[in-house]
Amino acid sequence: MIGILLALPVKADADVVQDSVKAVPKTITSQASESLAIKAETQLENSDYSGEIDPLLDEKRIDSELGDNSSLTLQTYRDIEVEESAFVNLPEKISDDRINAIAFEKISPVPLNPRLKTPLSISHIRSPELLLADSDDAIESDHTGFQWTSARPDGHAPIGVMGDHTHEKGEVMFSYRYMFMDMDGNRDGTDSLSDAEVLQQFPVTPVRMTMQMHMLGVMYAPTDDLTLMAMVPYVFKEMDHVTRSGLRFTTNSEGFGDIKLTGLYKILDQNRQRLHFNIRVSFPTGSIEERDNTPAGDDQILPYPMQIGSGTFDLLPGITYLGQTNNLSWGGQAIATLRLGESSNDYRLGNQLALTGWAAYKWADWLSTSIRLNGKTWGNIDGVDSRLNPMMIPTADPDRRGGTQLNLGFGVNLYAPRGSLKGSRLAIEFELPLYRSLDGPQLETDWQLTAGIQAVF
Ligand SMILES: [Cu+2]
Repeated sequence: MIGILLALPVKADADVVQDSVKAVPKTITSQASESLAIKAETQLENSDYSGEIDPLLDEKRIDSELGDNSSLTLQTYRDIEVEESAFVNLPEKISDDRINAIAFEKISPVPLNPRLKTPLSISHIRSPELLLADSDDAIESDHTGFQWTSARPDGHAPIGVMGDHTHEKGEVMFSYRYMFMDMDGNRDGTDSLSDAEVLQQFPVTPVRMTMQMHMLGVMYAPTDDLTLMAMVPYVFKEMDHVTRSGLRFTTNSEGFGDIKLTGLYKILDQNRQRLHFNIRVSFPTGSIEERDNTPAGDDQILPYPMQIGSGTFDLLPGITYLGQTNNLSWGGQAIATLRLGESSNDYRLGNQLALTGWAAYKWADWLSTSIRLNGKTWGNIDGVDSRLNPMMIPTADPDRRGGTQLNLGFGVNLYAPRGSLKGSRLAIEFELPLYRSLDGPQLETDWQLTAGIQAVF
C-alpha cells in the first residue's frame, strides 16, 4: 500500500491562487518507506507545442519557446526519497491560470533513470483544483494520460441537454434554466398548412402556441460514480386560435410541472472520455386539469398540449457519452421516455425517443461555442380524455399528437475558471428545425431557446 499525498498549496482559496501565480510549486510527498519517482505532466492551454522538458534543468529553453500565445506540454521527472518532499517548480512564465490539467505519474520502484523505465501506473489527471485527492485510485487508473474534466467552459454540454455530466464526490450544483419554445403555424406530415386548410377539416384551429419554462435543478454526488439530480419546472403555456367564423381567442395555463429525479451512474472514465447511464423518473405532479374560457363556454377543460403534466409516472432511461481534447469536446446522449400506466383522465401520452450529439470548441478558458443535432420522435396518445371533442379542434385529437423533429442548435457557454464565482456557468442555446414531420394538423415548433446558470459548491 503506497500512500502518496499530492499536496498543492494553491488550493480552492481564490486569494491564494492569485498570490501563487508567479511560482507554482507542486508538492509531492511520499509517505511510504520506499523510493519513488514522480513524473509531473502539465498540460497548458492552447498547446501548439509539446515536448519533454525538465524545467529545473532547462528553464531558459522553456522561456525561449513559450511565446505569448504558445504553450507546451511539460513533463518533469523527479526522483524522491523516503519521506522527502519534492518540489516541481514551474518557470515563472507559466502561471497557474494557464494550466489545464496536471497529471502525476508514479514510477515505482524507482529506476535510476526513470525515463528509461516503462511507467507502472499513471495517476491523476485532474484540473488543478482537484489535484489534492490522494492518489490511491491512481493505481487503478489507465495508462492513457489525461482524463475528462468538467473544469472548462465546454465541460458541460450545451445547456439544452439535461443530465449530461456527473460530479465528483461531495459536489453540489444548483442550476436555473429558462426555456422558450415558439410554435407558429400548422403542419401535416412534412407540409405546412394554412389556417384556412386546417379550418376545412375542423371548426377551430390553433394558430400559435408559446411555452415557457423556468426550471430549478440541484445535483449532488454521493460518490464519484453516482450523481443524483432533481428538477422542478414551472410552466407557462399560451395558445392562440381562430374559428371558421373568424373569431380569435387565446387560452392560457400555468403551473408546476412534473418533478423529475435522476440518477447518473458513471461506467467509464478514461482516455479523456466518459460514459454514464441516466435513469430518470418523472412524477405526475403537473396538472392535467387545466381549464380556461373558450367560445364553447367558460372554464372548459383544455386539450392535451395545454396541460402542464403528463399525468403518468414516466421512466426515462438513457446513456450519455462525453469526450474531449485540449480545445475540443463532443458528446452524445440517447434518452427514452416511457409512460407508465394511464393518467387519471384515461389517457397516456406517447412514448418518446430523443437522440442528440454535439461538438464544442473552447476559444478561451472562459468561453466555448457549440453546435448540436437534436432529434426526437414521439408517439400519439393512447386512450382519450372523454371531455374533449376531437372533431372540434386538432389539439383534442389523440391521434394528431405524434411526430419527428430534428433540430440544429447553436450554443455559447461562459465559465468562470477562477475568482469568487469560480466554477459558475452561464450558457445559452438556440435551436432551429432541420426536419419536421407531424401527425397533423399539429402546431409545428419553429425555434426554441434555452438559457441557464449553474453554480458548483
Ligand atoms: Cu451538475
